[in-house]
Amino acid sequence: MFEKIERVPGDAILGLIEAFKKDTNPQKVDLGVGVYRDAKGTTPVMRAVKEAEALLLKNETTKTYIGSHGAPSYGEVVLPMVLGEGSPVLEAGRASVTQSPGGTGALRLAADFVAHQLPGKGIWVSDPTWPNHHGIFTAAGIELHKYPYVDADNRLDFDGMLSALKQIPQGDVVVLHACCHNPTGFDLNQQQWQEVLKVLQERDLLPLVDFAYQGFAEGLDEDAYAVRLLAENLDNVLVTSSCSKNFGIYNERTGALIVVAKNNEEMENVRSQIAIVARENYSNPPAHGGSIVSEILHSPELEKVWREELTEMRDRINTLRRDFVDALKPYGLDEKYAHVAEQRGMFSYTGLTPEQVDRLRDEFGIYMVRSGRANVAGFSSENLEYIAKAVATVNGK
Ligand code: PLP
Ligand code: TYF
Repeated sequence: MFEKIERVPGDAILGLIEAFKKDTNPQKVDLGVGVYRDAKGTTPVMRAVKEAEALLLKNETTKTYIGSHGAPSYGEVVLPMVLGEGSPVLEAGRASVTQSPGGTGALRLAADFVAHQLPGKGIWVSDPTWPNHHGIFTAAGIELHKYPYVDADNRLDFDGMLSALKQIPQGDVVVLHACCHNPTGFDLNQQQWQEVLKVLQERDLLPLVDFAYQGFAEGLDEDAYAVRLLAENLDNVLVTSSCSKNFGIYNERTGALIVVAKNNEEMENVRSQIAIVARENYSNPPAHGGSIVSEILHSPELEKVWREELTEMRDRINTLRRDFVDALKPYGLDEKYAHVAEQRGMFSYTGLTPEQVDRLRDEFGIYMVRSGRANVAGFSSENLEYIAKAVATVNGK
């Protein structure tokens, strides 16, 4: 039966984890998979999460199903976190929230919803984007297209992006990274988002805003600028939110699909369809991660601790970006890599070529995605000089 089944390569990003483990170089550096690391290179459980889990363990009375939309106590804290406290969208009752297995699960819910309820609509992703976007939307049976995002000099190509958006057929879906663009780290500024909004309005496009890194660029509210702008000014918006990074609960699979509709009536109609999609995929989402988030955001003390920890992560990343550029100064490469300090989030499209990335791995034990994407959180005060020297070497310096 299975004789004809071919073996295919695994996920290139996740594959770096295995390759890194096998490397015996004592100075090896992991700049691969997008997981936050502290100064020691570890990804510890956040203190607020530990405390919330202790409370959950003590107080949990049942493990019964939580329903296709997930726990209401989770939804009621995620909505204001994403759309803003007192958001007019919430006041109007036109936002629906569905707990999902990670941001990935939310993307698949959105994809299946589009495929079933908006048949014939194409979906547009940035070039480049997170590779899983291609897989998820194609698996749902949606036709995938790309719009430009970076130019040949490895800078944000906003003009190219905007003119491509203006050509998209009316009613198609446009995937936008709210902040911390994966893989490039190039984000739009507020004025650019307003221009995108205008095009979405003019061409009646449906934005699907992927919001996987809220709190990792400038702050929880600052990073939500695009989501809130679009939600408050458009009739229809899809938002996929993830708590994997900002709560550090990667393996608990905690996210949400938020659907903004024209009014409460339409929202309830759409919501009923989302429940079907969730049921057909996995019935009910896993509960634990959502319970952690709910516990933290319902407790002013735990929320304060969590916000401080999140700020610490964000500040560390932004400091390391500047430190990296500084470390390249002695080699005369600080201008060439100045963009690394301007980018936001965990990732930097460094501009290193695949050949340079291979050399960094083979000669220095430094691992990153072949596209030249580095996880900046893998930098530390201990390894920055080593990395700078290696980058200078592959640049012929
Ligand atoms: N979207 C983007 C752009 C991501 O980088 C990630 C990260 O893994 C996700 C979505 C999904 O995150 P998760 O499913 O782990 O919550
Ligand atoms: O881009 C990253 O590194 C993260 C983590 O199949 C990730 O988004 C990578 C690949 C994958 C799932 C998660």
